[in-house]
Amino acid sequence: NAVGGFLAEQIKTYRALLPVRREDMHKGDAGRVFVLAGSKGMTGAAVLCAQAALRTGSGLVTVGTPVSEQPVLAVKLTETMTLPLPEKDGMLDASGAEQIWEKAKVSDVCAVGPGLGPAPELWRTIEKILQTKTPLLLDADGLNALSTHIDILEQKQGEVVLTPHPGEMSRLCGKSIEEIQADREGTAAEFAVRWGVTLLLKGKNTVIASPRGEVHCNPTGNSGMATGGMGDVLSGVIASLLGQGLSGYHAAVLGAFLHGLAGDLAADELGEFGMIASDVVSKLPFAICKLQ
Ligand code: NPW
Ligand code: AMP
Ligand code: MG
Repeated sequence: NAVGGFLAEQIKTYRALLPVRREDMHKGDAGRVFVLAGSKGMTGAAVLCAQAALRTGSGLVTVGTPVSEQPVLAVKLTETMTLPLPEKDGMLDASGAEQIWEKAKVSDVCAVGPGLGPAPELWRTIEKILQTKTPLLLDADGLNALSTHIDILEQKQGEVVLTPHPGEMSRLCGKSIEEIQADREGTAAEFAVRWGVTLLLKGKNTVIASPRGEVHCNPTGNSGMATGGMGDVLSGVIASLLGQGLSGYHAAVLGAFLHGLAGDLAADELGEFGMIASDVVSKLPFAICKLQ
């Protein structure tokens, strides 16, 4: 497994990417993360994303979520703050876009998508966030909303990181899942360069492509990670690193590595059948320790 000998060779590259924690830093220096996530029936995605961000070192995490789901998150998430937002049919309503924009402006990073569902006119909210300088990570339903209004990417003012699985990538670029899987690196790089974003294509050997066309293939992870919520954890890890000042590409490269390594540590202890996404969250601190 990846915790063994072959990692020793590569560990230096990833270690060099870890954010520096100054001795005299305070929580505001460790990154204010704003997560827009959750809907009726999918509060777990918001929980996993927020907890993963905290376990990766973020100083302050706030989850914006539909007002009726906010009490659920407040009970589940002790260290995280929650922001109740206008909703329609158990999902975010576009009337909250202004409030979200205000919060995005004073955050170090926004992560939009886990468990949001097909929220009406979500793309309008994403467009407003893109107009701020705050780095933006889009995953899951954030990506689905983007795929119907891809041109809004032209308005971006800050770093953008997209983290699709092959199904989401198919919606984004119009290729079939088979075509994407036949050329994962080429598909990711073509999209990243075309739109000036960091594109992380999930799956075994996750591919990360930078806006300049650099491509990296992640060595960690295992089949135990083929279970619900794993992607929501990855969003939280990468958002955390973005909020701690890493570039989009470095946040995605290091984030995928740590996420996969935490998955390998969980598999070592629990096996690939029984491990679940929250086990990977709880292994993140140990994965980071392996790099220090
Ligand atoms: P198939 O048909 O299974 O073979 P969707 P989702 C394909 C939230 N969650 N390689 C797949 O293929 C998420 O955050 C909430 C190839 C199918 O066509 C989202 O908001 C949880 N194909 C929402 O659920 C825990 C692949 O993509 C399509 C592939 C929907 O997200 C669970 C399915 O993708 C979940 O995270 C691969 N590696 N991976 C919670 N506890 O709250 C996927 N596909 O329709 O985007 O659905 O990924 O489940
Ligand atoms: P999602 O489909 O959004 O829940 O994301 C699943 C996460 O688990 C991604 O980070 C995948 O790369 C990872 N993952 C799923 N299956 C595997 C696998 N067989 N090997 C390595 N990583 C995997
Ligand atoms: Mg997902």
